[in-house]
Amino acid sequence: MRTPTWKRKHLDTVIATAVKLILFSAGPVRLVLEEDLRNELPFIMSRISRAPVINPVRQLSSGISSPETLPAGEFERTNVHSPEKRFRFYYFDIRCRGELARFILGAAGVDYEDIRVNLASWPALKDDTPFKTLPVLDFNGVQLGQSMAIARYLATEFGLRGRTPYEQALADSVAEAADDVLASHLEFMFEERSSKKENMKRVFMESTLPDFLLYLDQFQKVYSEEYGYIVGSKLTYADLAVYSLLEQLMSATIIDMNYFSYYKYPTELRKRIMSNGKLMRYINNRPRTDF
Ligand SMILES: N[C@@H](CCC(=O)N[C@@H](CS)C(=O)NCC(=O)O)C(=O)O
Repeated sequence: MRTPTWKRKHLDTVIATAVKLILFSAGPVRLVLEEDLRNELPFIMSRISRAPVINPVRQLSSGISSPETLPAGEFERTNVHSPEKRFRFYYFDIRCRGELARFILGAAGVDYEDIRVNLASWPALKDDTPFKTLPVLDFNGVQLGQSMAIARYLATEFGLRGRTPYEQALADSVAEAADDVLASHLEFMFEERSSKKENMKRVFMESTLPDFLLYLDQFQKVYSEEYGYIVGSKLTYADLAVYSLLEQLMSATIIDMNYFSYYKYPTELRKRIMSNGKLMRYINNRPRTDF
């Protein structure tokens, strides 16, 4: 059977690129890739220009709270790191997958709009979001979806990502692990079948959570023992991911304050957070939510 023309063309391109990569692997590999990218650019740009944009008129007309409707003094306009960027953060009026980004913006003292979307207005907004889910970060009209991508971007932008590529990778690993634990928690929290829910909760309490915290204690001993953070000598978004998780577990009465004392790192982390003025300003003034 003959290979269709489009497949042959595709194969030719792949082979040609592989040959170029081998020939130039000692040096100008980047140039080769850039040249290929340049050829692709008009196509990529045409796709991007067709990407959905949240309609700003709809933002304020469909029941989404504007910053003006939040209590006064909620987001004090101090320490604007990127005056050229206007951040709008869209999530539901809960903590769950949105609180990490709010923590990062709070700890950085950034001026932003904390837009809390009503469940009633969500269906009208859903199709305009990048992945049809929240959270979404909008800056200067560019929209970014996926909570962990948003967290990493903001952490990089505001110096909470770690100092070296290795520190950053370590911080990423902890933040992703905290997100996995959060996902397990949300899974059983929203499970409706009671026997399944009980079983999931038991696994979570007996292994998922203690295993994670024990591992973090060992991790911290290696990477930040003398400083009380998870990696390096200063706060990273990984610390915020862990604290946001523990806080949500406390609100859901899965753990209480005593639980902290079983583990060294969470105890130290709590002290660090309590002494972080900017973050505490956000925590003390944010809208009260059950989870
Ligand atoms: N992997 C995504 C998951 C996003 C997600 O599932 N978001 C939920 C809220 S936590 C959502 O938008 N649910 C509404 C819907 O799917 O219509 C992330 O981390 O951002």
